[in-house]
Amino acid sequence: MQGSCYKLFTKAKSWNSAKSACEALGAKLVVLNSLAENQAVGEKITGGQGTYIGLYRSPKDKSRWLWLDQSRATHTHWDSGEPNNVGGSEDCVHMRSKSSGYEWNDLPCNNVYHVPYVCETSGKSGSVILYIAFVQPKARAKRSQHISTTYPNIAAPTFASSG
Ligand SMILES: [Ca+2]
Ligand SMILES: [Ca+2]
Repeated sequence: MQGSCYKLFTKAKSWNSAKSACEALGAKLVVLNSLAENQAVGEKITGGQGTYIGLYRSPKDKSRWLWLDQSRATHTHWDSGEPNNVGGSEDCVHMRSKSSGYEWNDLPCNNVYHVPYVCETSGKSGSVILYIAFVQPKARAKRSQHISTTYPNIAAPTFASSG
């Protein structure tokens, strides 16, 4: 998203813990304002387990979903059969991997899954700042690479990659 900064974290946490970890960095769990952003985050950041996203069930109206930046959920991208609210406790959301078309699934907020999460912050207006940490899943020693690039006047999300 224009003017946003993203970072991927791969430590296993609950959705609630991931939310807090992003907030501790002055960021939020990623808010997917458009399908273009959904696709870009999925393609360029998300690994095989998908990623937590900053969407949760409204405590006041269980049929509504809210983004962590208080914006309305104007589009949804649910996987088939989702949200199924198993056990009546699936109040938080994760994006599934490429094989599921980066579609969404509701899951419990407090359970710890091996799902990465992406934090997003707003950057300077008129620029896109990318800050992505890649962790090679098969490397014995965790190897991460940070990329920070500014692109002026780009409307759609753009990502740099180590390849
Ligand atoms: Ca966003
Ligand atoms: Ca579900």
